[in-house]
Amino acid sequence: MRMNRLKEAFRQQLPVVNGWLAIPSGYSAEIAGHQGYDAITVDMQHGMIDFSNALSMLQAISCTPAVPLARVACNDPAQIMRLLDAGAWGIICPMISSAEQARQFVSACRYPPLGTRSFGPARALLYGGKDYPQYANGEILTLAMIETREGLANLDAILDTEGLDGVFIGPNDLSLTLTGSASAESQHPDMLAAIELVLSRSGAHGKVAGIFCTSGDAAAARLAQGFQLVTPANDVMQLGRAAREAIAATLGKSAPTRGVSGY
Ligand code: 3PY
Ligand code: MG
Repeated sequence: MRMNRLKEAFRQQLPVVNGWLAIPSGYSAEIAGHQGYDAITVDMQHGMIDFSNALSMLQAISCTPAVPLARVACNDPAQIMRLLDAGAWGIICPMISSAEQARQFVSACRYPPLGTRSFGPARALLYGGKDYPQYANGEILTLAMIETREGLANLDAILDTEGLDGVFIGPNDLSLTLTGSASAESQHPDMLAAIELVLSRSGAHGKVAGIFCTSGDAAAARLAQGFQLVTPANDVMQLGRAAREAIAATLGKSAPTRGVSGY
């Protein structure tokens, strides 16, 4: 089976830079995949992406050095199964708030006897090789998003979940629930404490800690803080920012920033 290079990077404690796609296009997924990301996540939660878009995007990413991942819309075993069959090498699951939800999520990503994933690997066999079914349980990455107050309260129990590789902070939702406003780079003391808590408890459990960021500079600061997996903004933010900068440079002005959490 094509091994999961992200798992190896985590074992070697190398940083993983993860692209994030919300635009439903195989072509833009292919462009992103050739820019040097270690992994690229197809975002089925807030991206404008349906399953047939996701399939083309996973195919496109497969033609690049990046490892293809998907964020599902919710903790839905059917969607997880279809994305794994389509060749996602890992799943990021939003809004995990309890150990039971984490257990169900991991179970949906694992074939029996470890889990409840149904057999039909389809495109995963083409991308991964014919021994995919034998090794998939060990290679597919599982990341539970911590972005609710309950998820934070149950953090240790979630991190105890057998087969869960790590957690990924959704800072917009987390700040919304903790402070009343969605701000991915919030400096509110409750957010700073929550992020430190997730980082330190993940380390104590020997699990990966990841976080969504709104820029390369913000992602660099998170790596320096100790996160292993960072996302330096999504394609929409990067496209908008590049356009604003190009227009400003053309007119000899400084680029305006848009206020809404990196957009
Ligand atoms: C969040 O910040 O809440 C996320 O889910 C990142 O996309
Ligand atoms: Mg979120």
